[in-house]
Amino acid sequence: MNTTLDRAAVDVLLANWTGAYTVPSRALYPHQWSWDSAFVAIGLRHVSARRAQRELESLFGAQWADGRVPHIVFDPAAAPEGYFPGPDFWRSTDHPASPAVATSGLVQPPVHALAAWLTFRADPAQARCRGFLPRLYPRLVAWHRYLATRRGVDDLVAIVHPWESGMDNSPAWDDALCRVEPTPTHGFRRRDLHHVQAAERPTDTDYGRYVRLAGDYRDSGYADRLADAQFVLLDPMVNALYAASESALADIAAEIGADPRPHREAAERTGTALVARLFADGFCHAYDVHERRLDRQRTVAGLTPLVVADLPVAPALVKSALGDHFRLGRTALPPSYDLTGPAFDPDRYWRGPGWFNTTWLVWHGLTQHGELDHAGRLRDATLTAARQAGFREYLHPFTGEGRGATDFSWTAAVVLDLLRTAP
Ligand code: 9WN
Repeated sequence: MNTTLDRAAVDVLLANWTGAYTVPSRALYPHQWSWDSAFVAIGLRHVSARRAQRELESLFGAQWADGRVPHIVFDPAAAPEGYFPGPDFWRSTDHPASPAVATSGLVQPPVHALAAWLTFRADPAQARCRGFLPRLYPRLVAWHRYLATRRGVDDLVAIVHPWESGMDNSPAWDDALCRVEPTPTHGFRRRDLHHVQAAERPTDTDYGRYVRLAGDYRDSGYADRLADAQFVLLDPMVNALYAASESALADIAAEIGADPRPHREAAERTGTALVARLFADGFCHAYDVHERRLDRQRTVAGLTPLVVADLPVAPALVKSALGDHFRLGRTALPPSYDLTGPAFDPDRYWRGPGWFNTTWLVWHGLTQHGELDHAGRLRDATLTAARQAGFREYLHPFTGEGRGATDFSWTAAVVLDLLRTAP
C-alpha cells in the first residue's frame, strides 16, 4: 500500500517540476514559492538529490541584493493573468536590489537552511562533488542577515504581511488586520476563486487588506521601516524556523570548514527570546509589536517551536498538542487553528483545516524531542489521510476530506519524506 502512495507522491512532484523548480500547483500557484520549494526539496531529495539541490539553487538565484528571498519568483513564460498579484503589482524590477527576474517583495518562513542540510544529507558525496553547500552557504547567511537586521525586534524576526507567515488567513492576524483599510474589491481581480471554492479561501475583505498592506510596502520601496508599517507581528513559527535553520547553518558551516559558533549562538538567542516573549500558559502565541501584546488565540504555529532543539518548554507544547485545542492523534491532521476557538472554520484555508507541511513540522519536532510514540502515530495518521484524500492542499480536520488545490507539491513531498525516512 505504501508503494502505491510513494509512487503517486513521486508522480505529483514530477508533474509539477518545471525544469528548474517545482510549482506548488499547476492551476492555483503557477510560479515558484519560497517555503514551498524548501518543503519540496525535503521530499524530492529522496527521488533525486540533484533535483532537490536545483530546487533551492533556483530559488536563491532570485535572491535580492539586500539578502531577501522573495516569497514568489515569477515564471516569465506563465500567463500574466494566471495569478494575482502578479509582476505588474509588485514591480520588483524597478527596485535597485531586485534580481533580473520578476519577484514579489515579501518573504516567507525561513525553512531553507534546514531543507539545505537535509538535502545535503541525502547524498553527501554527490552534494560535495557539485559544491552544493559551499555555493549556497553565503546566500543562506545573507538571507538570515536580512531577517536579523531589517526585520529584527529584540532577537526575534518580525513579519510585515500575513503572507509572510505562510499561514495567510490565520485568525491570529485578525486583530491587527482590523486596523487596515481594505482596498475596494473593484481595485483588483482575484484569480484564486477560478480554481477553489470561495468557502475554502479568504474573504474579499481579507484580500482587500492583503492588497492594501502589500501595496503600501511596495510604495515604501520595500524599505522595512518597521515603525511606519501597519502590520508588524512576531510569529512563533517564523521564529522557530529561524532558530532551527540557524542550527542547520551551524552544521553546514562545520561541514564546509566555516565557523559554526555564530550560528549556534544565534539559534540559542532566538530560542531563548521565543520562549521569553511568545510563550504563555503552555503555548506559543503571536505578538503584536505596535500593540505590545500577545494574541492569545492558538494556532498550529504555536506548536511548531518543537522544531527548536532542546526547547525547555517542549513538554508543555506536547501537552497542549494532545489537549482539547488540537487533539493530536484524534483528528485526520492537526488543525491549523484551535478546535474550540471562536474563529474555527474546518473548511477555510488557515482557519481550521489540517495542512501537511505544518503537520510535518510538528512530527519533526516530536521526533527531535524524543516523543517517538506520538511522532509515530502522527506519521501513520498523516499517511492514512493522504491515502484517503490524495495530495490535497488542506483537509477538513475531522472528516479528512480534501480542500483547496489538488496534486499539491509540498503535500506529496512531506508524505514522501515520512514514507522514506521514518521507521
Ligand atoms: C500567497 C503557495 C502558497 C503558500 C502559502 C499559502 C498560499 C498564497 C495564496 O499558497 O499563499 O502566498 O495566493 O494564497 O498560504 O503558505 O506558500 O502554496
